[in-house]
Amino acid sequence: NFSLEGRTYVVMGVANKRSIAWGVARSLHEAGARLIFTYLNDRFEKPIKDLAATLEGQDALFYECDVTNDQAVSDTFAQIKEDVGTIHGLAHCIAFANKEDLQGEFVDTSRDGFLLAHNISAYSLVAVSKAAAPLMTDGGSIVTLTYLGGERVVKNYNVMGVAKASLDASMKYLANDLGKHGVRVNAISAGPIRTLSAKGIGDFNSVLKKIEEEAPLRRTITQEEVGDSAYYLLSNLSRGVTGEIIHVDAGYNILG
Ligand code: 0WD
Repeated sequence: NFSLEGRTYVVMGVANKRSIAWGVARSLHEAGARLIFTYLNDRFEKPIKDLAATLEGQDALFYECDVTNDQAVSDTFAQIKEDVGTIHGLAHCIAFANKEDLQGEFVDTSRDGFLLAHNISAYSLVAVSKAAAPLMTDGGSIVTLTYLGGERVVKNYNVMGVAKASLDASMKYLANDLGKHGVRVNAISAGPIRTLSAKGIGDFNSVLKKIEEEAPLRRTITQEEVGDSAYYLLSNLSRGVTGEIIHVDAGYNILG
């Protein structure tokens, strides 16, 4: 029985209905999970609450949490502990880089732009895992979202590719540290999807077109497909898997 009935999951990074985090939330909801949403600031509060209200029978909880703020991260998980006690998993679907660093050449990246991208897109997984793991008293699973641009050079992805490489390595070190507490940590490398964040990446349309022409499945992938793989990683179906990167990308990564 792979139902998530009676289990509680934190989903971080729903900005709107196109967000990958929203695909994850819907898959978890369909499997019967109780959801906790965190959002960057009050600009996102109403949109997330309106979206969550569309999930039938879902008794979701909501917390503001800017992951660049250590106090906000520890306060958020202290409050979650007080409100629900145990959690069973967490989906980290957060990244950011300045638009000017997602075009042209990587060599032009500023120190501030480099640090900002790494702070929000990679260190945040470390901070959040440290705060969330103690709430996973029945064991747990943490999933983050990465991209092929961290494994090889992808045009325009630049500083975000370097931040994803750091995220991938952080995921593996976290998997090693938290495994002894029964907490697994994995990543999904998603193919390109049109979202708010993707809008910042230079010439994103031609990236999508290339996938449609060349990926083994000859199509791009959807938020729902990422959501269902996240469900696998967040459920007991994947209980023997940790420190892994699963590519949900229509097979594009196997091409030379
Ligand atoms: O093609 C794509 N869209 C892919 C995305 C392919 C492969 C991976 N990903 C990754 C992204 O890099 C990211 O890690 O998936 C994750 C989710 O991204 P998304 O769904 O594409 O983007 P979006 O809907 O914009 O959600 C990311 C959200 C932010 O939205 P905005 O648009 O405001 O940057 O991350 C949140 C915010 O809601 N966020 C933060 N949350 C807390 N604290 C912070 C912060 N400091 N900064 C951004």
